[in-house]
Amino acid sequence: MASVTQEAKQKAIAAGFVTAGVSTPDMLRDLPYGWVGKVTNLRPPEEILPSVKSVILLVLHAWDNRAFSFAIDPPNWRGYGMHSPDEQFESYYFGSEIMMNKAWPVVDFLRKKGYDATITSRIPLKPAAVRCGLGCQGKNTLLITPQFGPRVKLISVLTTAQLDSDEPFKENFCDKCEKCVAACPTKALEPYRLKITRCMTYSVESPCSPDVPEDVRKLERQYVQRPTPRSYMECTICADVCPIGKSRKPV
Ligand code: B12
Repeated sequence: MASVTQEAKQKAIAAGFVTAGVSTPDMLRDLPYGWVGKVTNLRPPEEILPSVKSVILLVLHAWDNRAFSFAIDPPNWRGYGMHSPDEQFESYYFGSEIMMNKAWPVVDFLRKKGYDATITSRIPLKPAAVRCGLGCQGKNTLLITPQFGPRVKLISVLTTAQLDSDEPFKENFCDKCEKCVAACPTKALEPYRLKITRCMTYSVESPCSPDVPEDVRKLERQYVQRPTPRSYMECTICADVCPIGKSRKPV
């Protein structure tokens, strides 16, 4: 008979995720919680679901990386941080909307088994995914999976079910490669570190923020595609150039 862990993972795969891993709040104790610049405030799992016992990380292959990075901002968006309490807004991110929908069958399965479960993207998903054995963090700081490299999106399900944990990922795929560092037009990367205010994604999400250097604003206008006046494709250059998993087709 399949265990609850196996069944939860099967539900994730059936919903369209390419892989799933499990860890515990204890294993995630030393993650970088708190504010990431002015972008978002990442919380420990216990603050989101107080009696959480397991953290499930779900990986979606973004087979059209640009399209999965499609975003729509509301009218009058000033963009000083996605989750600032003083902002009245609704922003939509195509990749996140898809993942929210796909994660529901996993939540539904766990709730029907009598456990509490909730979807969240408010924990630090990249290092959590490493602890769940799903890949390593590369020089572009992104999660690099063995199958699809960094061309993946992440979301987590927290649950009160005691699931079987996976072993943390040990390998490092980057070695001497620095293609991502070299490819970034704004020089936002140094190996394993991002200068947030030089990232074109930060720039485009924060149109009125004074901390974005003028040269970055200019490059953002040049590089970021805008299908309509209020929508854009977030930059994916540092993921696109990564050789890991580049030739893999969708499963
Ligand atoms: C805030 C944020 C941003 C900010 C800041 C990015 C950043 N790197 O922090 C901005 C708006 C700039 C941004 C941009 C992008 N983002 Co973003 N972002 C997030 C968010 C909400 C939190 C990231 C975070 O934890 N930052 C905090 C910093 C401290 O963490 P860190 O990058 O892991 O830093 C560690 C490393 O630097 C490491 N380190 C430092 N020195 C060294 C040295 C060595 C040797 C080693 C090994 C490690 C190491 O230690 C640090 C602390 O652990 C996550 C979603 C989530 N809830 O996790 C998505 C997320 C990380 N973003 C994502 C994506 C795809 C992007 C973009 C490609 C844009 C896009 N098209 O969507 C760019 C990529 C920019 C980049 N190279 O990082 C995906 C990543 C998927 C993946 N494969 O990993 C996520 C997970 C969203 C999702 N739901 O899928 N993002």
